[in-house]
Amino acid sequence: MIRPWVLISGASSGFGEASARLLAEEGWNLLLTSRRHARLNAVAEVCRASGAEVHVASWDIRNRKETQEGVHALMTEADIHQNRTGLTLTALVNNAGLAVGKGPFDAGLDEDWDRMIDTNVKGLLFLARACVPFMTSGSRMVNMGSIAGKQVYTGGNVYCASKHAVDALSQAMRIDLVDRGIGVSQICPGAAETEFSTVRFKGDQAAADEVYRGFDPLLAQDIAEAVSFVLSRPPHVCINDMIIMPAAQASAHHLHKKDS
Ligand code: NDP
Ligand code: 8X3
Repeated sequence: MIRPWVLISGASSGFGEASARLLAEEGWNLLLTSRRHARLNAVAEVCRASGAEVHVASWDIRNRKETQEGVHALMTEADIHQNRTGLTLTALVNNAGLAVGKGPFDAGLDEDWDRMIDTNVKGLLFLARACVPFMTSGSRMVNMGSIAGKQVYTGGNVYCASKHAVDALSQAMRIDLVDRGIGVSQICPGAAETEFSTVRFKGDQAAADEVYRGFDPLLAQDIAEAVSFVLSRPPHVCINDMIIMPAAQASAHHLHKKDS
């Protein structure tokens, strides 16, 4: 069996790591990226144990040039290893992203705004544009959106805006790529316990833990299974959009906690 190739961003933790592990088990070869190289290597080792060929490269997706060069380097490395040229990228999981801070917009910090917009919007665009030349009819792109891209909640202002942009870009990319036969899907999770809140609260683990107290949040594996489902549809089917919530979360505003 010829294993198809998927490139996953944000593969060093959370949804990206879980997707890498699951797709490796399901027969994919992997190109993995994020900034933390040691973490990527550890994920790659686990995936290789499932029989996948895996290449890793670390860069910051906020950097346009590094993203362009990083994708080329990964594709070239995979080509060389397979002793051929013109390898097709069957899928891109455009997942890397983050929230930084939570509070009123007029108390927001420039640096936090830049990090969210540059990573979640421009980084996602840079990576998609760099990958499309390696994709062909039948390839699929999965953008990681959020319930924050469908609804706005207290203190979420700029993060919500960045994920609303992912929602809009996913629709726009689908239109731009439809005549090339490349499908574009968006997955929009609600509250999921990953490193997301630790990053959002800048290492304040007590604040991060509080987010998930009193209910069962989504797990990274839940989203990996959604990624796998989207990527395993038959060629005539494209899942455009998927909203996945914890059973205890009815909307961005309604979370049923056991002690509340
Ligand atoms: P994690 O913090 O566990 O993972 C985020 C990943 O993104 C890490 O691998 C991180 O790698 C990578 N990343 C962040 N910034 C950059 C950057 N500048 N360049 C390259 N890689 C970067 O969180 P999740 O797995 O939860 O988040 C994954 C995606 O899911 C994000 O887009 C997030 O917005 C979204 N999401 C999360 C939800 C949640 O509740 N957890 C719900 C809805 C959506 P490294 O630090 O090594 O660079
Ligand atoms: C992450 C989920 O609800 O914290 O996108 O915005 S939420």
